[in-house]
This record gives sequence, structure tokens and C-alpha cells, in this order.
Amino acid sequence: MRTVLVTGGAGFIGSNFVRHLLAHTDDHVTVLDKLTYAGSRQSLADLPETRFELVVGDIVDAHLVDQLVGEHDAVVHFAAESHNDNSLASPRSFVDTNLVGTFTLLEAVRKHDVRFHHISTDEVYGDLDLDDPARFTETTPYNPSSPYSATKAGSDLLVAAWVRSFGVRATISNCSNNYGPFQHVEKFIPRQITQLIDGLKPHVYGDGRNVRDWIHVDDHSGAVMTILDKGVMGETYLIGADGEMSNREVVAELLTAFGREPEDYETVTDRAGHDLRYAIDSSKLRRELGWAPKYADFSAGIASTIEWYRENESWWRPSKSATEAMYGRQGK
Ligand code: NAD
Ligand code: TDX
Repeated sequence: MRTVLVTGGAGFIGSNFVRHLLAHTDDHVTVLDKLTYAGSRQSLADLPETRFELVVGDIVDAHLVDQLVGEHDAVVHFAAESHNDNSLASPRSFVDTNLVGTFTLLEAVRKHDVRFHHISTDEVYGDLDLDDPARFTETTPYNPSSPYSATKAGSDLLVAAWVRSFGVRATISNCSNNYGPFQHVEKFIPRQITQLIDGLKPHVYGDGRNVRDWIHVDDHSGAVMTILDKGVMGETYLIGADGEMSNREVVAELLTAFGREPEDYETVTDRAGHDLRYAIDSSKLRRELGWAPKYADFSAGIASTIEWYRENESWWRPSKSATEAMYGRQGK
């Protein structure tokens, strides 16, 4: 039986990944999570105690990290400050968690020679023009825009340096925008779904032409499991499901699903430095490791996500008013 330490496992993607791993392997999982505003015990509440444990702690805590890493066969590192808007308002915790936290984990996996998989984002590559035929690949130069993406880019470079300099057994994946259950209401799709459940209007930044490349979170989990099992040490894999859509198109899809007019949204203050377009070419992962996404139909994935938010109001309601108050102060 393999033992896996999952950092940030009480967050959106981490909790979905833990559920995916428990369903598809015999692994025992330990989650290390600080339970910031973005982490929730409730997201892990239904998991079997015999195969799963939650340790509440900080990835910057070198003593705790060293002890936990030494007790596991592999580490999958999701923990991060993840929201671009927060990184513009208050970047300090992004440097602490995303850079110093990743450094702390790397020192522990180096000491104990433990397999490490680092979760990152397509935002490290900057953005593309709307009419650019190019998509990001593993060789696209790094060019991050926001404090969030700069700290993620820095964390990727730390991993690459620890591989080359110290022979750490690590892989990196850079994924596009995820959607699905258990995503915090600060993020685009859950914010708009919960606005619509409350009978309010979606809020679209700027002119809404910005494009994101959407992937269902369960497809991200499957890709990470594939890389953990079959990935080549030192390699980077891009994860994406050919899901490019403008923010206006996504909002129209949500409004239609609620029986509202597709243009019935408010335009609000744009995000500073707002990246225009992300697009992933995931052919390396598909060709070399045989991965393929399962959620081909965005409308079906959105319908089941809306259903989840309707049925799990007790999960998101406590965060909704504080999140909207924060956006209100920013004119968003
Ligand atoms: P999230 O904000 O929902 O969850 C982050 C989790 O990390 C939370 O449970 C939080 O409590 C925990 N955490 C934060 N600081 C910590 C610390 N110092 N020590 C321990 N735990 C800490 O984020 P998410 O959207 O699930 O993203 C997870 C990872 O995936 C991040 O590394 C992010 O950069 C990456 N990613 C996200 C997306 C996306 O669309 N959301 C896309 C690509 C990559
Ligand atoms: O209310 C909103 N209105 C709006 O138009 C919000 C919250 C967002 N937006 C726009 C901004 C982006 O163009 O929607 C798009 C998506 O926004 P976010 O959900 O904040 O995601 P993004 O900034 O694209 O980053 C996400 O994908 C990459 C994750 O939050 C990151 O963690 C990941 O690395």
C-alpha cells in the first residue's frame, strides 16, 4: 500500500483529487492543510477514516513538513494561495506559501528521497492574443503577469532546480482553469452560479472577451494520477481539455441554464493586469502517458456543477457574503 501526502487537500482541487485517489487506488492519504479561508474540513467529511487523515498545519513549518514527508512514499503538492484578485490586494501570503512553502517541501523530499509532484498553472506562461493561433506548450517561455502567477512560476523554477542540482525525484504539471464541485465562491464560475441561485446578476470583469481554457476538476485529478504513476522524473506536463471559452460565453451558458437571458449580466471594474487568453496544448501528456479527458461536454459538466451548488448550499453559503463584501470594496 502506497502512502501519499497531499498538501492543500482541503481546498478545491486537492479535495477532489483525494476523493479520486481513494476511489481508484488502495493508497492511504494524509492531507496537510492550514485550513485558510479557502480550505474546509467539510470538503473531506465523507472520506473513510481507515484510509485518510487530515493534519492541520502550515507547509512553511519545516519541522512538521520534515516529519510528515519522512513518513510517506509520495507527496502531491496542491497547497497554495490561489486567487489572482487576492494577490493584487495582499501579495505577502502568496510569497510565503507558494515560494517558501514549496522550498520547505523540497528540502524535506530531498532529505528523505521522496517522490514529489508539483501542481502548477498555465498562468506561468503569461497570456496570448485572442487571434493568436498558438497555444502554450512545455517549451513556452515563462512570463507571469500577477503576483499569484509570479509566485507559481518561482515555485516551478525551484522544483526544476532541486531536480537538476540535487536529483530530487519530481514532476511538474501546469493545468488550465478548473471547474466543478467544492470550488470557493470567490472564483468565476461558482461566484456566478451562486449569484444566479440568489436571483442576482453575474458580474463580468471589463468587456468579458477574456478567454479561459476550462477543464473539469475530475479530469485534472485523472491527469495528476497518471503523471504520479507514469511521469518521467524532471519532466513537465501541461494539462488541458481544449475548453477555450470567453467569459461572456461562460456567463451566457450559466444564464441560459437558469432560464435567464444570455446578456443579463453586469459589467464591473476590470482586474488590474487582467490576462487576455490562456490556451493549453496537452499533446505531450496525451501522447507520452496516454491520458485523455473524460468530460468532453462543457454544458453537461456545467449542469452537474450547478446541481452540486444547488444541493450543497450549506457548504458555500457561509463564505458568500464575506466574498461579495470583499468584491464590493474593489468595485467588482
Ligand atoms: P484553493 O485555494 O481552493 O485551495 C488551496 C488549499 O491550500 C486550501 O485548502 C488552503 O487551506 C491550503 N493552504 C493555503 N496555504 C497553505 C499553507 N501555507 N499550508 C498548508 N495549506 C495551505 O486552490 P485550488 O484552486 O484548489 O488550487 C490548488 C492548486 O492548483 C494550487 O497550487 C493552484 O495554483 C493550482 N491550480 C489551480 C487551478 C484552478 O483553476 N483553480 C488551475 C491550475 C492550477
Ligand atoms: O466575478 C468575476 N468576474 C469575472 O469576469 C470573477 C471572480 C472573475 N472574472 C474573470 C477573470 C478571469 O478572466 O473570469 C476569469 C476567471 O477568473 P478566476 O476564476 O479568478 O480565475 P483565473 O484568474 O483565470 O485563475 C484561475 O485559473 C488558473 C485560478 O484561480 C488559478 O488558481 C489558476 O492558476
